[in-house]
Amino acid sequence: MTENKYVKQWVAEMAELTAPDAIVWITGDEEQTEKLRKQAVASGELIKLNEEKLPNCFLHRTAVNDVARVENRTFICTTKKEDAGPTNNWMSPDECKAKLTPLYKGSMRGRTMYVIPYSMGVLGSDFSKIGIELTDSIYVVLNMLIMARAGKKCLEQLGDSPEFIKGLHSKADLDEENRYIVHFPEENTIWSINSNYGGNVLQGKKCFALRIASWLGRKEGWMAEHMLILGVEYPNGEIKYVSAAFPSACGKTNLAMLVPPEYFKKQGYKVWCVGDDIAWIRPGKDGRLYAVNPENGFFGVAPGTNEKSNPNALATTKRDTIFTNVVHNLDDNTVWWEGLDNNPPKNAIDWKGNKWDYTKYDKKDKSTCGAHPNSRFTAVAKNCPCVSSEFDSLTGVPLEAIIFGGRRAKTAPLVYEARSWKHGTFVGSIMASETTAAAAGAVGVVRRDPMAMLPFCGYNMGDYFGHWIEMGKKLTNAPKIFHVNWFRTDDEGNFIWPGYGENMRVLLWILDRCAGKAEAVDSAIGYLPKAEDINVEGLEGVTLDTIKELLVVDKKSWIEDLDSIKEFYAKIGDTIPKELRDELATLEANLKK
Ligand code: OXD
Ligand code: MN
Repeated sequence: MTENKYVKQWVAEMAELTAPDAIVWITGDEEQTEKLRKQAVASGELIKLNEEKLPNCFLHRTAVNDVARVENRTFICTTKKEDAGPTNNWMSPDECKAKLTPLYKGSMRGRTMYVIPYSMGVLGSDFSKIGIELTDSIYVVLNMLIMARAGKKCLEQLGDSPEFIKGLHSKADLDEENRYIVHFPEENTIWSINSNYGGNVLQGKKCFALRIASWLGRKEGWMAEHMLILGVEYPNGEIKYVSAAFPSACGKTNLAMLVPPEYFKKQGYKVWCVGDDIAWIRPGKDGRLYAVNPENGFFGVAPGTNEKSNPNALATTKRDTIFTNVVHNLDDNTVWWEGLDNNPPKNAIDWKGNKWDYTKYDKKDKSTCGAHPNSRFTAVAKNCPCVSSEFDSLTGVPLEAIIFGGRRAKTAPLVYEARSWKHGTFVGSIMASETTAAAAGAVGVVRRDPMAMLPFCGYNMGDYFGHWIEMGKKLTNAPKIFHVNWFRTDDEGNFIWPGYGENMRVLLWILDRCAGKAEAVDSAIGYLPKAEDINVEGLEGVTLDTIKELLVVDKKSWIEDLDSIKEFYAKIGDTIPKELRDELATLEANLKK
């Protein structure tokens, strides 16, 4: 399929190592894809679902020990340890290859090696970067064909260039003890072995589009961020774009596909989704930042997705979707998950492949769930009812604002604005979320997750902050940076802000600030809205006083937070840029004034 000597030589070397019985090049043609689907159904890797209710949809179950990303087995392999930094696991490239090569030896024997050429970013755009993933998993092939622009056309774009990301994946024996997800950023290489779970093995996503791309972005002067991108359309047809980063369990996918409240819909407001997870961002000639979603699909968490929480995501999954680890409803050959509706199927198989007794289902006991809490849908972005018309843009969308968020019961107000790019970088660097009862471990523990990139930054976190500062220097018209918190609670622990579609009201204040249409008040932590500038028209139960309460800067909890920020900065060490240390000192002085 290609005459590229670098590709041919590398594929031959990897085939020699892994010894597959056959090699199949993925063309991206529907005919080949359909043949692979049929083959996966025949082998039992996929179950074909009800063609009338869920056309071209399939169900897959992973091994029970292989259901999530494995951060403790994820490594950044740079020559110098300090380039990976203290927040990444590190192995030297030589040590890592010596350890993993024997695991790959003959690992594809009796199997087919699929060669998947793919592009992250729209082919033909400045953003597009080519990867090739070699895998012995047909499930990976079919997912990659949804999640990335894949096939022959990517090799055509590559031509005879050696510039592609070399990815090697083998399920091997799915042995947990020898499961590794490793990155060699100096060699544009990703290896993953002994897993077949999406986040570990759909290499275009976290491995390439975040870890390797963040490294490339620093080298080449752009940014790879763990951010959604959305556009707010005004009644006059104008569309303004923002990107936003949140740690997990903060409703990122819901925000990306936000449904405006009736009050705004009636006036003609709309929200368009450009991306739900990753943004590649470059400075334009006009000194602004432009963003694209490098992916082509959504790899979303199923549980909790329903008609109310995210009707757009739900609609996206109604065709051409691969479901992983959800409940199989045998009565009509469809799927179900906790939080979809209140009608669990009576005749069903759980994510482990066992008969599921819905009468034993207890919300508080995860072991009784029919769907795995991290069960997923792999869905085509273009099937989303609110997909942006700029989804295939070659130039990206101009960002008015960058939004950071977290789940904080008391500390962070509903929204505040950073005073500058430098201050905004600081705000991103101290991002944090409190653990909820849904996660294992203690409730209310603060976890720092700067820019939501802690598990995804392919190099030293302090250098990453430095790169943010450097990028800001190049921008004559930088987006404004904001922080939001939808999760403030009252003394009884109830959420004060209704969230979901109502978050639109906060987005509109943010965009008004960017357009110079709203005022703000300075505070110890940054600029706050005037309470009356958050529009609560048509919103029941929320008054001006509620907004005032949501905007209080609780100095006591901020002062307590300072210690945890300092501890986190100390962990990262000397690479933290001076600009951020200065911002921390300013924050402390402001709070103690
Ligand atoms: C994801 C994640 O799956 O961030 O997107 O973990
Ligand atoms: Mn993510």
